[in-house]
Amino acid sequence: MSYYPLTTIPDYLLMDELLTDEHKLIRQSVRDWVESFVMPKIDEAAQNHTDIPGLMKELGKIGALGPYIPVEYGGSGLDQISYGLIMQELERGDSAIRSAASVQSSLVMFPINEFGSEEQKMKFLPKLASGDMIGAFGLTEPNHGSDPGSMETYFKDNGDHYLLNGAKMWITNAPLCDIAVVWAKNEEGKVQGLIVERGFEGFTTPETHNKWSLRASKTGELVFNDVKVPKENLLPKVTGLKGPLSCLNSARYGISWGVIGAAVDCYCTALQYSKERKQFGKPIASFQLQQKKLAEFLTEITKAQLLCLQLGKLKNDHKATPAQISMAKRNNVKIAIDIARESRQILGGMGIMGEFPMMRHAANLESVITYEGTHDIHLLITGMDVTGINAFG
Ligand code: TGC
Ligand code: FAD
Repeated sequence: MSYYPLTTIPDYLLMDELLTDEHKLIRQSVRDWVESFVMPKIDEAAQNHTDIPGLMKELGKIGALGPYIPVEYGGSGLDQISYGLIMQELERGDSAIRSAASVQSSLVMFPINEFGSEEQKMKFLPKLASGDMIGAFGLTEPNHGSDPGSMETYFKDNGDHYLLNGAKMWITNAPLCDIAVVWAKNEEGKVQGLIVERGFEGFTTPETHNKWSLRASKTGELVFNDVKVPKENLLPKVTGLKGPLSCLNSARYGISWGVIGAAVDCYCTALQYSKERKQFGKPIASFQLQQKKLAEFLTEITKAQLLCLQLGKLKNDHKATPAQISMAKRNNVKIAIDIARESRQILGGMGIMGEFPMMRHAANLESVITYEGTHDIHLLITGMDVTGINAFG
């Protein structure tokens, strides 16, 4: 259970006034689910480096998989702010929970919905929305992380099917996945997406062990050794790196909201603890140094909330640019990891214990600051946007 009532959420600038009743209802229902389903299990799962059994089906039941996917394909047809609020509440529980939902929604359902055929949408989206099917997204390779355009995984036309070869690394839910949306080069060297199904001969998903971060999430590889992929599993509507990068826009947006949840969990825990813990005969909350920390946490959380809410409005109007999303992802992950680290100090020795969430959030955020584009890469995206000069290569 959480150390403080989850009903407590900082809303310093009364941003709830900008939300609809539907937004608040969705947020509350996900928050209640996190309190009852995630909080009692998450520390044990993270300590034991194991996932939470049945998680995806539970996420499906609460509508957290593909919230903005149209209802006819099993989604909830919600707006982008609802999606963000769901991510925020899930990551308040743990980044692994948000990761599971955001990979399934933004990196698997999104490309099938945007770039898939009608048959692919009907076949895969409803099962992904219910959590009966688990998806993974394969872009990163052992030799190409920040620079996915140099990927080596390729496929060739082999008559009535494609032949896929290569390997993807660091893939969330690889060991559990029923399907993977895999980005590979065609014979012209152009990137295209393929839906690879578990059971295809030559397709294996070895698990990556011994992570110190995202321990309640399974990570692994996708290995393709002459895998025969039926031609109907090629995503027909996109060619080029903009395919996978469009998916990342959606996932990065979700992360921008999600990490506010992790920061809020740390802030609320530290605030409550600082009022209860006494040293030198007084609550530690009465010392100016601790107040400085708490005041700065709240300031940064409030700025991050404003950033996300406006970005959500722009996304609803199809006006959000990839560079704006990069700015939000970069800023919000950084403030969240700083808050996790600093708030741990407010708890002194107790801050290292599993009863409190700071170490778990801080360790998780070490992955979040790296995946979906590293902190440095997002800075360079902003740098390119403001100068017009590409500093990548
Ligand atoms: P560049 O030449 O700039 O662009 C190639 C084509 O893509 C277009 N484009 C975009 N389209 C949509 N959205 C975006 N964000 C886009 N960025 C670029 C661009 O217009 C161009 O289109 P066209 O039509 O002219 O061909 O590409 P580049 O090779 O120089 O790379 C640019 C760079 C570095 C920004 C990009 O590759 C990048 O973002 N690198 C970071 C890689 C990354 O984020 N990987 C994430 C892997 S998935 C993951 O981490 C999941 S974690 C999941 C979890 O557990 O939550
Ligand atoms: P590298 O690209 O090798 O970067 C190493 C360092 O060099 C970084 O600090 C980077 O910022 C810096 N750097 C690189 N290029 C430049 C440059 N031009 N200028 C300045 N600095 C630079 N990927 C998927 O496809 N699907 C997933 O589901 C997925 N899940 C993940 C889950 C976890 C837990 C983790 C840790 C990663 C996951 N990833 C996934 C991979 C993730 O997206 C990559 O780790 C990330 O993009 C960085 O790639 P890299 O690890 O190869 O680092």
